[in-house]
Amino acid sequence: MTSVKPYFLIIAIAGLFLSFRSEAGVTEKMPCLIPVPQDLKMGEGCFRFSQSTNIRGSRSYPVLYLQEKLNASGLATDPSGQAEEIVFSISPKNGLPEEGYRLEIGEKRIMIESSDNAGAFYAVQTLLQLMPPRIYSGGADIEEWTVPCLEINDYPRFSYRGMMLDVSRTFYDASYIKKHIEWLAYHKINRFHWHLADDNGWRIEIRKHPELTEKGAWRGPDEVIEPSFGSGNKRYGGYYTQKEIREIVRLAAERNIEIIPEIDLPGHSRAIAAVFPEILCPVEGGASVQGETKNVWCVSREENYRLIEDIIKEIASMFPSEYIHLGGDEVALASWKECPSCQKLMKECGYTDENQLLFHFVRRVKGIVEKYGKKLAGWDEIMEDSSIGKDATVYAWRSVGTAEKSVRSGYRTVMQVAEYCYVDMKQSPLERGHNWAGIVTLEKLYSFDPLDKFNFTDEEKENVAGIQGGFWSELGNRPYRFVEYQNYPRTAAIAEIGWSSPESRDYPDFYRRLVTSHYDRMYHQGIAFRLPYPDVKYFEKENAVKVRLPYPSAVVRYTVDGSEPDSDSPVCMSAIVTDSPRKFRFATFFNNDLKSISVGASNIKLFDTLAVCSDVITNMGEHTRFPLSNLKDGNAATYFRSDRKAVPGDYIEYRFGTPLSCSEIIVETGIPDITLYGVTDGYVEYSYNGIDYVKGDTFVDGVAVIRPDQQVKSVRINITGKSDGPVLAVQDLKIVF
Ligand code: TNX
Repeated sequence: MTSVKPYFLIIAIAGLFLSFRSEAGVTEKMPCLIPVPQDLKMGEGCFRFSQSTNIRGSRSYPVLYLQEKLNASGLATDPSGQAEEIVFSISPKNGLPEEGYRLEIGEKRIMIESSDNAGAFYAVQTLLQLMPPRIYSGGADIEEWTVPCLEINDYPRFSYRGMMLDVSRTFYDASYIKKHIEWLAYHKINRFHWHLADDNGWRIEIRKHPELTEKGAWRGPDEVIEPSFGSGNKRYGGYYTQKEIREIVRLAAERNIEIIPEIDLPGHSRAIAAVFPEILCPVEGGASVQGETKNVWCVSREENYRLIEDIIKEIASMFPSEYIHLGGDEVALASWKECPSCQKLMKECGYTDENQLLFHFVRRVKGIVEKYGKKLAGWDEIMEDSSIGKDATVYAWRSVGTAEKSVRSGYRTVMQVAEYCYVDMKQSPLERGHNWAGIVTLEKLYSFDPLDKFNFTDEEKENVAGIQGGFWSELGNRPYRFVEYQNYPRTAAIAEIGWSSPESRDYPDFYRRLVTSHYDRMYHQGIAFRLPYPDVKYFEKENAVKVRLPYPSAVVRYTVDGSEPDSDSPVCMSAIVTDSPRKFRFATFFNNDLKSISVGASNIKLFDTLAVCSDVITNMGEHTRFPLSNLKDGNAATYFRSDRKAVPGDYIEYRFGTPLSCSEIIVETGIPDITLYGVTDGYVEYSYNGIDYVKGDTFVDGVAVIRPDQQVKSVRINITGKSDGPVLAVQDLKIVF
């Protein structure tokens, strides 16, 4: 029985929120700008664009950029036009702060003043945010093109406002990077940290060593790099040519974005070592924290520094940035412990532990970087030895503590503290993402302040260059456009932390601006951003499922049969009376195009992970910390990890002491919640009698389902293709009764 009742909660919340755009598109209330400007005064009336709006100013990039954006939306600009004008004044004589601007909008004239191009560019970005969001996607209805009269005086709090993108684990091609940069510019982000080489792919053309990209940019069954991170049993990869890089650098510069290239050394180097195995120590050491082996450069091999110099030389010529980032993180020191010549070097230099070899290496590469006129940047492991020199930039990532230490030790520090700034972390417990640094909700990220919590002295504050968000792309293969899902809207929060004054920061207000206007902007910018899912609960007394909207104007659609809601599913307008709530799924939709993850009622259990197995067997060895017995403990958080890659013929079998009656068995593989290292190719089968087997689903994204029509005695996972992670991870069976 399912019927519909009005649901008061939705209406009550909706009343609390305001919208600033009226029917005619004329802005009447405070505009919802992100990042919020330092100072804004509203005026009366509005400026109306026409087909002959005159733009006056030098042919500098901010002026051309505005012209291009207006033209792309069908708004003609006429240099001889008389009707109304936009006037640029870009000159150091204006005496405005770096990257700062004054934007004055009158009914007949928009005045933009700045001391540098960057400032004028940001005035243009603010102006675009004041226009209808369709300015970003073209398709103008000229009647609507108005902006409110106002005056803004604005400048950034930090000079470094960055986002990092890992293109090694997942590859994003040159045309995608251009879009990525455009999106950053819309948010007044001015640094793009490009993580170009890691264990799972080398992504930058080095002319002297073409093998690096001919071989090192590809993984697959017949490539030098094995498949990983969902690339499956096929060839996967790609790289940027030097021509593409130069084009991207130029495009970025015209958006006030400096690109900091990173080649991660001496760890995280599996890709280059797969091409040039001679760079490794002769004896294989242990695995890195991420389970990668053969990924550490030998410190004592002199030829290695010549190869590094070849690479740095070309990188220095491609990127105008003062900095080259050379990693330095998560080095598996064990390889140097086993290497006779590294041990000899240690003795000669009087080092007592292998960490000193890391600093030895960093000093050497720093020298090379300097030879080519650049400065060294690295992850915060490099700060632990004063011999590195205080002219190195430290990217603090491990903790608030390492960030504080770096600043107090006198390093120029970029704050990319994982527990706040890693946008590869989950955004909620239900969503895909890493969780080793915790769950990074939008609100948690927004609460981070690079200065406030530390009590730095004025001198120490000078060392804080700014803030950066980082996207590591191990999980980039799915779902659809996950990179944008993880980056947005969290990039908007990074932008506001980096730009706005701490006094003006207020999460409820940020969220209001986000859902009222910025969602629309991001939508027209072409970003597949993350939408929050509704809060759904089942009320047993009333026999009703109730939905709380994540924001007042949210559209929530639902299904009643357990399937994924889509844009044709009905919109949830009220409480739903039902006595079978288990199969209901709800999702938030934006313009019927983007949607949140789908959820059921959070207070009813959809399945159980009971200790139903009397025995679990496999032909694979088990990892000591993730034994096979984890699969029969009934605890969904513990799981089994094999001691090697899974190969065809491998199996895992769950046996039930008492035959199991249920409607569904969900066989999920991969690390719980993170879903890394699951079955790549395989299927499930099950038995009613322990002798005969019935073939079930093949695995899709590591999951297979069984719908038995009798009692089940055993379930078996059969592997048909190599798994694409270094190990296989398998979870408890999820049983739906
Ligand atoms: C740690 S952050 C790493 C990366 C991983 C990331 C995943 C850093 C310097 N190293 O190699 O991709 O965690 O969150």
